[in-house]
Amino acid sequence: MSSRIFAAAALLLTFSPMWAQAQVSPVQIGSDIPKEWHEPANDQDFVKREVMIPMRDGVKLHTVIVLSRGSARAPILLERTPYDAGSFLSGNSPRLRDRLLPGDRIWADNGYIMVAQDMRGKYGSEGTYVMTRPPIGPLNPTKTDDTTDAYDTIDWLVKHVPESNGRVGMIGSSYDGWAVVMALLNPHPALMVAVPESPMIDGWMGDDWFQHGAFRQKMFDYFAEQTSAKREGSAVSRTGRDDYQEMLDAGSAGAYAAAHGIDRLPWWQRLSAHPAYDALWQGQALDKIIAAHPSPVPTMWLQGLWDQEDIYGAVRSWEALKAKGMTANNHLAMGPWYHSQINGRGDVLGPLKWSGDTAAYFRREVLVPFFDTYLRDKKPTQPTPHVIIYNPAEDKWDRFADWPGAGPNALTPMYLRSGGGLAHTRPASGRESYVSDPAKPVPFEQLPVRMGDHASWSTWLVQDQRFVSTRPDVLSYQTPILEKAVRVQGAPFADIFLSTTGSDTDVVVKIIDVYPATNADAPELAGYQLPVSLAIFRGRYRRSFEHPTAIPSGVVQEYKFRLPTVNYTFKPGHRMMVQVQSSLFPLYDRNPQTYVPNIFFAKPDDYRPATITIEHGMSGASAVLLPIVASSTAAEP
Ligand code: PG9
Repeated sequence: MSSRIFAAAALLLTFSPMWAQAQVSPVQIGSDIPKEWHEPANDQDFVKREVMIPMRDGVKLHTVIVLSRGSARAPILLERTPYDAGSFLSGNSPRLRDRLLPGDRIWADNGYIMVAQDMRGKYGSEGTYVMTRPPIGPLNPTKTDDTTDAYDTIDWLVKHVPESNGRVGMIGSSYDGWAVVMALLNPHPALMVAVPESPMIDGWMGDDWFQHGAFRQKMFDYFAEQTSAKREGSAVSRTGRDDYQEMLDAGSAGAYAAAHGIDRLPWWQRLSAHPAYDALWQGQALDKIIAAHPSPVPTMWLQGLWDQEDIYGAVRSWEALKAKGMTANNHLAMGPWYHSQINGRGDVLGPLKWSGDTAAYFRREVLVPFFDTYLRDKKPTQPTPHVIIYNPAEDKWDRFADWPGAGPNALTPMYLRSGGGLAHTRPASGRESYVSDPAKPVPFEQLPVRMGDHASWSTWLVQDQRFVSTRPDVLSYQTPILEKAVRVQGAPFADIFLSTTGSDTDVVVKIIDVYPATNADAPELAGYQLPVSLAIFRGRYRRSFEHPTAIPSGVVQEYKFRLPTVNYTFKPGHRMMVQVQSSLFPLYDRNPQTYVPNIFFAKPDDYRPATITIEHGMSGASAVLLPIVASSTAAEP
């Protein structure tokens, strides 16, 4: 064959249509994706089941059940969440430990059946989503809530998970902690132990939405993420890189909400229509509700000492139950943690370094033994402490047979004195003034503020306060260098007497540990001003949280409010300090300082500078009231 003919034949073959080629059987034109396919799980050391559990009204909730292969008569650990039940497993390792978040591994190690469930209306679950759905009653006229959903879920689990021993414990942090408390309002008989971690208990008083009526603008991101979509929505968009400037430019919280479309979200509409502590908030205050229906389920109320989201509720619920005589099965645990840090690593908090991983220690030595006690009849080597609270200054856990809460220990006043002193003796006179200007509010953390940045958000409560202490609108009062340790155990109070030239004001009080000026081992802590306890209070609620009133201009008024719980030692060589200021922006919305019916919708003209005068003597002796004890009442471990 000539080379030309050969080339022509080759070309023909190359371009001949498929049908012209030798006997190829036709492709099946159907879906290449089978109805069901799973990689054979032969080498997987765990079993995962996804089920839809029917509730009493027919709505089905998406539930993920995970257990180690070969489990038998194992206890169930249930977490109900609005944040995607499937997400507690990640990656594609056939080893369960590798799939779990570090804080969850201990449950797998101890043979627990782990169950996570999407709440109604979120992620894989049917039904409608309502933000922290109120308990059935005046605020919820339906026949279901998260109490009934937990009940129905547990009922199903103990009947349909053959590897279980029929006993269930509930755990969860924050919103998931709220779900634990909801389950306790009418617990299923198989629910035998519960640990609400940093539970949202009262959103107006101090958890998540507000603190003493001052609104947390950080929550705008949350509203968008949580209520704009069934799955996670996006956070609010930012044009710049500084939330301080963006929120200042927007004006009121309501104006910011409108600018970002948040005003179209029903939850914001509901929240912003109820700025005061009215029936909407009172009807959801779980510390009061649980105290009215104490549960027999052994419960450990757990939270961080510097919990930037839910610092209010766990300790208040424990106290409310204690007041009802619930002591035997009612435990309180507070670690040196930011929000939910119990579930991660607990060896550092901002610049503070502990001698070990406090969270891992707690999970291993306290949490798992507590669950084992009730879910396995396994006696712990040490009885679960009634109260266990870290002393951050002494870098150790303290166990207490009891805890004073806000009493009955007498509180010791430390008076604010002219010239910046802080002392036990009541001054005879004195006052100091500063101008609080809503155009230049005091930042809650160093600029630029990025509230979406987890690292700075989770540690702002331990931030060195020197960044504001030289501002003219921040007053600082401090003791001389301490010669002896001062031990505080319980809940401090702020008791500030002040007048304003405006008709409304916010009061911010911080109790601070001032570190010695030099520190060879940790130079970053030399002179550090560590907030040990701080809170904001919206002045219009000084007489009643439910019925706000305008502040008479120029008239001294008392602002007395509780600060977050402490278990702390001010050491010799340190000083105690108190700072007073009128804003913590942009975390908290600005008080216009002119009384308006609803601060959410204050107009630009309402925002006016005001002169604030702190009284030290005759018309009121401003002080912090400290739960000082002569020596620690902690029992040795
Ligand atoms: N602190 C968050 C939250 C709880 C409840 C309601 C709204 C927000 C959380 O971490 O879940």
